[in-house]
Amino acid sequence: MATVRETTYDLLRALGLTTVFGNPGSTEEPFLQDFPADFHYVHALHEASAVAMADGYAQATGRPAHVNLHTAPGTGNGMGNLVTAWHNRTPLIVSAGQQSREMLLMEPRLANRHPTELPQPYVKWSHEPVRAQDVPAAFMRAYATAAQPPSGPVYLSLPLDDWHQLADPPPQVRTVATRFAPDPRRLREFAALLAASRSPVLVLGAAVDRAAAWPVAAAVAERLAAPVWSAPAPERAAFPEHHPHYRGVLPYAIAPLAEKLTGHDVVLVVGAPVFRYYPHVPGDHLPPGARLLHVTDDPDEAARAPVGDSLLGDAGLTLAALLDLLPAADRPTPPPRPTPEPPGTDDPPDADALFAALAACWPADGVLVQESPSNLAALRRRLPVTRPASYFTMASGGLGYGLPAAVGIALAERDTGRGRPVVAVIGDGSFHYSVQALWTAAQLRLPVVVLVPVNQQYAILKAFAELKSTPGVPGLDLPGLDLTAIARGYGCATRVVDALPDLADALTGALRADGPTVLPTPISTAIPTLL
Ligand SMILES: Cc1ncc(C[n+]2csc(CCOP(=O)(O)OP(=O)(O)O)c2C)c(N)n1
Repeated sequence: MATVRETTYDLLRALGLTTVFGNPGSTEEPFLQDFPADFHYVHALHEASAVAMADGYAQATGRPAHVNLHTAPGTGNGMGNLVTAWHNRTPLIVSAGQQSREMLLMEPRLANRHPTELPQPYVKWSHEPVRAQDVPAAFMRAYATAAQPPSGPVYLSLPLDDWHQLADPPPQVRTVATRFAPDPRRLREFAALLAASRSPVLVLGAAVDRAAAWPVAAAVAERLAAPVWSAPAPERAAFPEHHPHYRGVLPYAIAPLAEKLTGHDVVLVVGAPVFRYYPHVPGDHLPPGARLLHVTDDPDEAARAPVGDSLLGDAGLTLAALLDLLPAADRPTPPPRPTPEPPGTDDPPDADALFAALAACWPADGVLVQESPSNLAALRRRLPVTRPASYFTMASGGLGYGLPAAVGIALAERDTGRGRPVVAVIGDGSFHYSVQALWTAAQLRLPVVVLVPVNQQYAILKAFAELKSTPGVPGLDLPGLDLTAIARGYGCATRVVDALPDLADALTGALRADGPTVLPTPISTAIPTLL
């Protein structure tokens, strides 16, 4: 007779979940004992890194990923990036150890007191099996729940004495749908409104990229002769950013966003919230006379939109179905976007000049991971994303995602055999939230490049304080940090890029290395404006 542990490993194998990200503790050891040779345990030194690595891996492989955390404290440490996984729509199966059932009544050390409540509300489903024999089937349900739309993280709390129990017969290995098509009648209404529109505009979000739908998005934009904006603060790029219809990323405040849409009568939003606002700049959500049509696979996202009519459906399937119904528009194509001015030549450079230099030596198939808050606008302006599934950041606003996510993405690039180079641009503040991910990259010999614009401050918070008139906030400067020593301590190569002409050589060398390289690059301390 098989044990719960054996039956669970067989199921994980059948589901293709043979990579386990984690940080082990006593409550996980009975699960991890005699770790099978066909599984890969990716050791993170902190749970925040484990969760974000798994998130990056899941997004880059396009499949759910499994992360194993240490009971309540490990879950707590992973929570910030669980919040991010929720907003990123990443199908993550988070399992966590729990103390022995026999002792739970008296709450021993490391008992998870309210295990199903602890990760709420940032999981789709949270469960502690009622019997040890339910553990394998709970994994099956967790997998199905995480993968089905809207995809997202789930949580299993697993008592450590369950693993040696005798199992029931194994659960059936099931498959579930990961996308669904829109209601045909409502779809026709949307198509009719678009066809009758005088001046439609498209606003596209990360779900378009998750659905591998760039070509159909471009075909719809061309059919409608409509300009295309990226939804504010997107976690992935949704459209070829060198396409003549592309306009840029919408601002993330109410009034400035509506202002950019002025002149349009129909705004078609696909695969993004309406909208991911950040600083409060009050105003109308839409320009006068405009009507918003919202396509999303998440009923909750549709319900909380302040304006617009919604259609539930997968971004790619819905765009394809719309394309079939739309006649070619009889209007000129939108005028091309002005090319940005040449960057300045100050020393130290500003972010704009740094990213212009980065764009000049960017590897064609490079994957960009971004967590550099005040420099985001400059980065997105200077380095257009021209290939699908090659730009990743956090949807949540929580720091500590980008660095470990880049490590998970680089591992996925290796495991899938795609081998695309991964470059993370991480602010010198953001760098420290999950910095220990560097060690995992070094141990796995992943050639991730981490470019750190060093401004020795939390510049975006200074910009926010300026916007909101809150002077005198403490804790916004970052003196006395030695990034080179820190990176070396975790086993990385480093090179300080003191002069922009050195960047190309530093980047090319780092991409050829057999391990991670950190490139601290001093930049101007001038504070970019927030809007
Ligand atoms: C987990 C978490 N803690 C704190 C913050 C608040 N916060 C937002 S941006 C920021 C500073 C980021 O600094 P840095 O990476 O150097 O980027 P810069 O703003 O200087 O471009 C902080 C602390 C956050 N977003 N997430």
